[in-house]
Amino acid sequence: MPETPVNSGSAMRTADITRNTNETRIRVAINLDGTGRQSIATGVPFLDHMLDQIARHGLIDLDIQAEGDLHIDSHHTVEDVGITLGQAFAKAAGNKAGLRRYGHAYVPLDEALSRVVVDFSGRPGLTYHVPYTRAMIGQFDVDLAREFFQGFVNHALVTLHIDNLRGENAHHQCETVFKAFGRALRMALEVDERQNGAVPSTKGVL
Ligand SMILES: [Mn+2]
Repeated sequence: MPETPVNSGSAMRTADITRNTNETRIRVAINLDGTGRQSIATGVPFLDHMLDQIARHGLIDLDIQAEGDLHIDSHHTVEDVGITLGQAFAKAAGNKAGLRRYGHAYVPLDEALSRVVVDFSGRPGLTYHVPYTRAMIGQFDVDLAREFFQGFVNHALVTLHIDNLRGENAHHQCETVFKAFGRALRMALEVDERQNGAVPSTKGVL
């Protein structure tokens, strides 16, 4: 058996990613072993509110700054924040040795209830069922939430199942998804000491 570096203890599970294109300029810095501190300014206020949920409920420190082509619309900015955040998670999670790997959460908010299940599988896959009751949440097009998660999944290389099980208020529907996403990430990225630094896969690689 090859020696696998232990992904715990003093190893810093952090990443600092800058991604610049003709459409967006984005910097994401994360600490998986944080306390939920956040500094977030994407120019899309509702997205900031949702990213704050990931930090708070995932206990992940998030520093996210974005300058996008908002004169067109929010699409490129929301998608590219998802991509860059995904890249940061992939880097910070490293070889995933010692991690729980799987995480899940149910989160309610008044009448709304969502379930998110994540697997740091090394393969991108998104299953997304969120039957929004409105097309817009204020200025935010609800289609963009899916674009965010698709961008994240493609670059974090995770399997992600998102289901809004019920809800009447679209803000609540979306917020329960992001809160459950944060909670599921927190569970999956926890170091399980009983794994003693082993990669949680019979293949030995994720
Ligand atoms: Mn809210």
